[in-house]
Amino acid sequence: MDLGQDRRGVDMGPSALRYARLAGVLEDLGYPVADLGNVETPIPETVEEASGTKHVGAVRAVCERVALRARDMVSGGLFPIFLGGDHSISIGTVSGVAGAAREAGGGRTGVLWVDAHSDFNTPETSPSGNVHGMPLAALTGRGHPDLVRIGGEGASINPEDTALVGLRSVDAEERQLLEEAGVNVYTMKEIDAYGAATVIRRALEDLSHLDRVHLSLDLDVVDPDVAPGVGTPVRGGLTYREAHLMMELANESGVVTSLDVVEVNPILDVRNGTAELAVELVGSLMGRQIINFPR
Ligand code: EXY
Ligand code: MN
Ligand code: MN
Ligand code: MN
Repeated sequence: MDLGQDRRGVDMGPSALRYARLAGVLEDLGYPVADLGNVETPIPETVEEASGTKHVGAVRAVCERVALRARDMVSGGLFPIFLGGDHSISIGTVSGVAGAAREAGGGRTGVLWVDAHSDFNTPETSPSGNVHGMPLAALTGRGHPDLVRIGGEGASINPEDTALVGLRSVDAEERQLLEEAGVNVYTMKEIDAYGAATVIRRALEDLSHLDRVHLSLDLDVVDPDVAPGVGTPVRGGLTYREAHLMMELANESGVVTSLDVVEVNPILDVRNGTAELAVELVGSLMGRQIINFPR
């Protein structure tokens, strides 16, 4: 989906990730893989540009379809991996996963949001009207009425059950909402000061009491010099190794139960490396070791 932002190309993210052998990397790790195909999504040109929150009706419709897909995968005992598309899809992925988990056993789902941005705007605070800057707020019940509680009552997420890692671009009023909401926030300053290992371990610890943890990986968390093919690049991001280390430690923690890989925009990839990096990071999260040392 690229309805949640303005730059063309992020709708080609899933193709670029498939082309970068995502399924092959997972199968090489011993996982059986089922590619369930793309969720039907209109292109922006065919959608009425709603004033204010752009394409909000169409985004909601896509997220509802995504949430149904997510429910089926959780109910089927699968490890869902959702390929974006812009970050607005996470309104559907997280809602679907959390709603299914709640129904299955009443368990609570937490969210590890790895992103240069906090995506915590509401229509009132957003500088752009783009929904991809709103999903984490919507998932915690804040924002456009069409975007909150997509997956039913049980699908909303407690802000204290979310951890945001890699942040370096926040809007003024968005910052206020974040502070008031109680999201666990780890910016690039904490990563520079304490190191990526300490920060990701703290964030995983914040969520370790939950029944499920959904990792929402926005590739713009990585420095644009390493991953230029993203919709909203921001300088001063994670190095190649910091990104891998975070995935490797998330794998070691064993708490992650579902995943989004979003904002890959192959059109903007100068060296066509961002989709490949995204697939490598999924490999690190799913257990690919540099070498198999006994733990
Ligand atoms: N905060 C800005 C906005 O809301 O428009 C930029 C958001 C970019 C969101 C990208 C997906 O992470
Ligand atoms: Mn548009
Ligand atoms: Mn994002
Ligand atoms: Mn982002």
